[in-house]
Amino acid sequence: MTSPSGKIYIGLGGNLPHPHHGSPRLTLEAALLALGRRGIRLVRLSPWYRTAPIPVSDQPWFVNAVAEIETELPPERLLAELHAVEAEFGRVRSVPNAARRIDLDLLDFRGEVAPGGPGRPILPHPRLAERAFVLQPLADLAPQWRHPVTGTPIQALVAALPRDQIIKRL
Ligand code: PH2
Ligand code: MG
Ligand code: MG
Repeated sequence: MTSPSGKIYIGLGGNLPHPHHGSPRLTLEAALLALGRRGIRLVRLSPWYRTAPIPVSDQPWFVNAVAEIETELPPERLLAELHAVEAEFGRVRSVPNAARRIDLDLLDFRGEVAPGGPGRPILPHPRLAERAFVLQPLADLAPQWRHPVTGTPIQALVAALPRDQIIKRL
């Protein structure tokens, strides 16, 4: 099913400073500029949030936001560009959910639904509906958004979140 909006949303996150760019927010702002240099244009950006790590841990809190972007690239090429920018910013992949300088996740590509595979994103992002640090900024940006698979309105997904996920507007 293709959503009526046909828009592309990515999630931005990080909880370690970058030695050159500075705080996670400054690092993610620099990453948006780096995406622009690769022809991936920022359309709109949600407010920034400070968010407690999920799963709960003693890692530093994250900074998260959601961006609407535009590109002519198909999803697998866009995913490769997101990974290239993560690498450019020195993202080190160790264990799942490790602290990181930068995480760029493809959340929704024009409402497409895809199973994923080598080099191909799962669409929409499989953990999107469980995460306040994604749903709240997406709701700020796109209050009419519906989950591409279930059709559930974003407000209902936000309302169904467990209460223990702490997020605060920056
Ligand atoms: N990203 C994760 C795992 N946990 N927690 C918060 N608060 N923010 C994130 O961006 C985040 C997370 C995996 O990508
Ligand atoms: Mg992520
Ligand atoms: Mg990721």
